[in-house]
Amino acid sequence: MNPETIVNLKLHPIQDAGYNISCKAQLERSGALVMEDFLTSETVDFLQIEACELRPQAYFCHQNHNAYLLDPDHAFPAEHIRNLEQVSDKGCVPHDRVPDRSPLRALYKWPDFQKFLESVLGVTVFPYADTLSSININYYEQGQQLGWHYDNASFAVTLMIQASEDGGEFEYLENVRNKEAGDPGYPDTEAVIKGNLHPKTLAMGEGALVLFRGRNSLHRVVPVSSERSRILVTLNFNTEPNVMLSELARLAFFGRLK
Ligand SMILES: O=C(O)CCC(=O)C(=O)O
Ligand SMILES: [Fe+2]
Repeated sequence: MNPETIVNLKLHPIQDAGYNISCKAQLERSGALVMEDFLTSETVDFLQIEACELRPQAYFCHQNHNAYLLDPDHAFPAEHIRNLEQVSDKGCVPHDRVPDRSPLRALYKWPDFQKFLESVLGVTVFPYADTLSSININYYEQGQQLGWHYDNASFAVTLMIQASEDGGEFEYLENVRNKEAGDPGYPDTEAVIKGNLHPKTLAMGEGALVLFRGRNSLHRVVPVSSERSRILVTLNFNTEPNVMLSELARLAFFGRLK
């Protein structure tokens, strides 16, 4: 499939250096860049059907984790925000089950798309070296959610394929911690999670490409309350070649190693 028919290039001329500069500025300003209608409506229709066909192959996981995605620190009580358990449950179809002819694969490996990401993110991007991690189709069904957390990675690249009708919002607050400076931001992390500090909602419609810096931004996906599930694709890249996702993470998210 020709990648130039997958992306709405009139609206998002990603091959244009000037456009990339403005995207980079937006990402640097707010830690998030939402490119609405990045995918053409034909691509969205196709990917919704593809994702529904693949749904029986999804691996559903349920995890308790803290916001820091670290093992508990026993220097703090279990109810301390460092250790306080959050719940995540969703399904995932990993890379090896994405059909060869899928527009997701064509987009993922399109050199102009990778060049766009590199210029906006300011890093070189490489696919994962394992067979599961590069393209992931995530399903959040009724009652499912992603609990509050900070990402380990410095950036995330996602495509909204199907929005839920109720619930499923992406909530976030930027600069709550400063990992690089060694500041875990416990007071504000607690305030957001306990509802005393209001997060923002990042609106993303079907077909949107979202670039998000989640290392110091606390974020979550609110439980989906509609029958229509939220389907979101993560396009996962490394800043170094030949990196595999850890075995522990692969078992947790995909239920297998290869
Ligand atoms: O589903 C989303 O929109 C975000 C997912 C996310 O935060 C993550 O995978 O770390
Ligand atoms: Fe995240």
